[in-house]
Amino acid sequence: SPQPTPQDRFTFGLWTVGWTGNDPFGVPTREALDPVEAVHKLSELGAYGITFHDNDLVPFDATASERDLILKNFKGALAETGLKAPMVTTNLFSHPVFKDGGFTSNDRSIRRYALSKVLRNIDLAAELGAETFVMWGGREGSEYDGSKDLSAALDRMKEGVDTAAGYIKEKGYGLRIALEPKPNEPRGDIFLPTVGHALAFIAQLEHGDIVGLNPETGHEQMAGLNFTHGIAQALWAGKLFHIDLNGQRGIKYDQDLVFGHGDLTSAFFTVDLLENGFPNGGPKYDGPRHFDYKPSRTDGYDGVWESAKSNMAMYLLLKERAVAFRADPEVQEALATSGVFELGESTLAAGETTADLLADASAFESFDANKAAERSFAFIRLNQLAIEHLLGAR
Ligand code: 3MF
Ligand code: MG
Ligand code: MG
Ligand code: MG
Repeated sequence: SPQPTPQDRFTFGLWTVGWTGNDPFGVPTREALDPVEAVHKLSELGAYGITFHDNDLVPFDATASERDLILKNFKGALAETGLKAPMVTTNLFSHPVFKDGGFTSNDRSIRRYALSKVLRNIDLAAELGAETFVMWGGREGSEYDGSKDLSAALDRMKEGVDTAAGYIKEKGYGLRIALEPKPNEPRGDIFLPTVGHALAFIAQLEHGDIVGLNPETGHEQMAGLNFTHGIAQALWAGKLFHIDLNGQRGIKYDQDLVFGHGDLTSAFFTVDLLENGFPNGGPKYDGPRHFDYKPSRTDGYDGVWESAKSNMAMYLLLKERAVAFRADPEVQEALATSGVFELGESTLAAGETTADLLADASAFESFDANKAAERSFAFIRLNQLAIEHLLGAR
């Protein structure tokens, strides 16, 4: 399989290769991974960067001197390998204090603690030269609708995000915030459950200009939604700041499989969009290709590193096929036949008014709807070409 290099900009969460396999029904199946070893190993495998939650690196109850030593060693490993830390995020979900959320806990003192934890972590992110600060509000939600004033919860979420964004601006940090939607798990329902909800929320913010999205493949798919459509709308809105790639098979718990090991056809079109952009042009994603997955707890560290390689190999293989797909003259012809380029033309002519449209008999009075309905869009042939490219059969 193709060899990744830092130019491919593959990044991994420290919590992904570092996941020891504890789940709601079982204890860890692997020993803990030293963050310094994670840096060296990912660098050897050809990754560009590593990302982390504050507490992936510095334990929740570490003393100031323990924190300093851990950070010194971690920064030393980054310097030695050249691995970057382009994204940092805050753990507002593991400790029992966050059992009812951080920014939206019903307890005000906990909200103040959570916000303070985030601001301190923003300082660390800036110090490490990160560009993106992800916020996944895993505990922001409820099991029972009566347990929350849902309007007040959104006010508090807005207050939290705006305060963090305002702090970034005040400090002059080169950071942008990326919200990560998820429909449920660990809460019964999580606030801002999908890309669409998060985009609508950002539009209500005071500092929304530096707030965008970090959509995760599996999270949209857990809601039965199309991930490629989700990131497309985020891109279209200028809000795709970061991405969590992984694999999921259908509407069930968050599987966090290797990218492409879930819905492979969907992964093909995700890579096609990320690498080739929209068929008629428009905004393109240029951030890191970040993997947020879990190496199955059945496997030892051989499997951990194998799965890290697999994520990158899957992406590169899909990239090869997506590039070949678009370069194939038959595909270009099929796209044209299917009207994919025609959709790029504006519906009204330049300068045309609604009065002009209403006066255009060819658009309505003499328009033969039955005749137009006879057009075959030939989407099946187009999709067969895509699948044949995906299978390496062309
Ligand atoms: C949970 C997640 C999170 C987020 C992370 C963001 C623990 O389903 O996806 O991983 O990705 O908190 O930075
Ligand atoms: Mg996830
Ligand atoms: Mg997931
Ligand atoms: Mg994620």
